[in-house]
Order: sequence, then C-alpha cells, then structure tokens
Amino acid sequence: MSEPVQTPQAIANAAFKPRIFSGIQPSGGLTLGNYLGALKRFVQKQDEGIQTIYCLVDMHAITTWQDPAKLRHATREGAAAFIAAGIDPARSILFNQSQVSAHVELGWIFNCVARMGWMSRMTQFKDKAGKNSENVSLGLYAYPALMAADILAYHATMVPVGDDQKQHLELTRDIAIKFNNDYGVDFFPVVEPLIEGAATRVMSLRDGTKKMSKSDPSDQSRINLTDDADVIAAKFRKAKTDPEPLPETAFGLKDRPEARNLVNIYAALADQSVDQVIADYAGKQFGTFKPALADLAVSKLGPIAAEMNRLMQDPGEIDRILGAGADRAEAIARPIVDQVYDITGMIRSRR
Ligand code: AQP
Repeated sequence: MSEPVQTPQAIANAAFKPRIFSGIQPSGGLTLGNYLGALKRFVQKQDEGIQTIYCLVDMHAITTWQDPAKLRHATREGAAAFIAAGIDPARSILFNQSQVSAHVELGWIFNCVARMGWMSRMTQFKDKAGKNSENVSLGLYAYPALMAADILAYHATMVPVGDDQKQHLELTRDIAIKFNNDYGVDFFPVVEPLIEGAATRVMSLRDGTKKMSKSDPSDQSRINLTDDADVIAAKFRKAKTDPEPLPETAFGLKDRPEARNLVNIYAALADQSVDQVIADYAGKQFGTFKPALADLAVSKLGPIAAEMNRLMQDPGEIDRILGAGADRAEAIARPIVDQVYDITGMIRSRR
C-alpha cells in the first residue's frame, strides 16, 4: 500500500506539536540568574516529557567580541552546566548553535522580514549599547532576528526564558506572523513564552534594580555556578540590603528591590512561594536571613558545581555530546529551512 500523500500544510501542522526550544549565550560563566530563570526550568520541561531542544548560542555570544579560547571554554562549561543541572543529552537535544547552519540561514531571511523600527524598540539593545549605539556590532542590533530563527527553525511552540527575554519573544511572534502574511502561508507557529516562577528576573547583588548578568564588570554582583561555598557565603553576606528587618507580608517588599530580590532567590531555590518565605522570616534581620540563604544556595549549587568540574575533565566527551546533539537538531531544522527557501522562491537545484 502506498503512503498517504502529505500536503506541505499537513507537514507544517504536524510539526506544530508541542516542542520546546531555548538557549543560553556562552559569553562567560553561567550565573544564578541563568540557573533560576532558565536551566532549572529547562530540566522541568524535559522531565514533563515534551520534546526539548537546548542550545549554547555561540553565534549570539560573538555579537560582542569574545576571546576565541574563552568562548570555546565557556561553550563546553555551559554544556557541562546543562548536564550537571539535569539535562539528559539522550532525552533532550543539546548542541551549540554554530554547528547547525540552519540558524544563520533562517536568521538572514528574518533580517529581511523584521523591520528596523521593531529592532530599535528592543530595550536589551538599548541597555547593552548604551550611549555607544553607533559603535556596537550590527549583529547586536540584529540579535532578536537570529533568536527568532533559533526558535522557528524547529517550529518550536514554547520557549522557557527569564522575564528579560519577553520582548524578544514578542518580536519572534511578530516575525512569524509577518512571514506567514507576506508569503500567504501558515508555516510558522506563533510561539508561547513560558515565564513562570518566583525568580524569572534575578537581580544584581549590588543593585536590586539591575539584572544579574554574566557580563557585569563586578563579580560581586552575581553568583557564578562555579563559585565555591565560601565565595557564595561571602557574596550573600556583602549583598546590598536596607537596614529594615524582613516585612510581615510580601507586600512590604514592594519598594525594597534588594530585599525582594533575596527573598525571591530564596523562594526559587527552596521551591516555595514568596509568602511562605516571608511567613518563616517575618521580622528577622538580614544577619539571620543571609546565612540561611547562603546555606540553601550552597546545598543546591554545590552538587552542580562538583558535577561540572567532573565533566570538564573530559572536554572531548562534551564535544562528542554537542556534535551528536547537532546531528539531531539538524535533522529537524534542515527540512524546515529548506521549505522556507522554497516558499521564498530560492532555486535549490544542487544534487
Ligand atoms: N538575571 C536573570 N534572571 C532570570 N533569568 C535570567 N537569564 C539571564 N539572566 C537572568 C535567562 O537566562 C537565559 C539565557 O540568557 P543569555 O545568557 O543567553 O543572555 P542574557 O539574558 O543576556 O544573560 P546575561 O547573563 O545578561 O548575559 P550577558 O551578560 O552575556 O548579556 C535566558 O532565558 C534569560 O532570560
């Protein structure tokens, strides 16, 4: 019996089954923000049984200059962090972006779909470029179009990210909708951002109004996943706070960004609600709360750091895992990007 003929639309619709994509830049060592905002939730999604595709986005990392040896190291260390945090390379697809050329191919097409005005409104670009916007790379400006390609090359339907990425995901939706409209197709899904939990935006330990970031010049502003117990304790001890004790209700954290940040971090690490944490520590001084937070962080992050160290002893094995993941990623993305070439009118006649 012959196979039923599948129309391109049926193929596209079949591809819209639930699929998760997300990535992290290997632009330095990963932070507690990356762990709570991204990695921890990546593992939860994998364990829910949805198809999960996770990527070290090295092509994004070079939108700001990276030392090549450090980039290679950070990519391997990032992969080690994924695995140490619970990503199983047999169940999830784990790879580095530059090994699958479909990302940049679709990224170029999306550069031609996205509008300059959309890009100019991206707050992350404004934050990163600051007053220097004439001097930053064109890649940094176009970053969200490549991010849209990362996601849509897999017809991913859900993207777990921290709150800082919400605007980029809205742009991904706009690009998908405009492409579908421009070419009169129903080809790309409209993605759903998954931004959930107490610590979707972990703030700097030095300034509760600034995001904790791996590229912040102050190492004291962040907890790195590779920090040891003493360093973690010292960073929380020195974390900026106000002189008041912790409030009686979560509402009392409203105008206290540093206190709110530490409570959010505690809640996310302990898998508790902010109300529960406040109920336990209401009226307590930071002299009591900070050591408890440090102990909790060490108990959660210590085993991850130890496993990362073990994995980093064998960089060849990490490269093998990334290569095998890239093969599996390519098998999904290549047919999708080939259909995009067809839809946009590119001749593909090579054998
Ligand atoms: N502080 C944060 N709180 C919650 N989530 C965060 N994420 C990053 N920082 C926080 C989430 O981690 C994922 C990967 O982010 P990324 O490393 O690709 O880029 P980023 O958001 O630009 O992170 P950094 O640390 O600020 O990197 P640099 O300093 O290189 O620009 C995303 O899901 C993000 O939401």
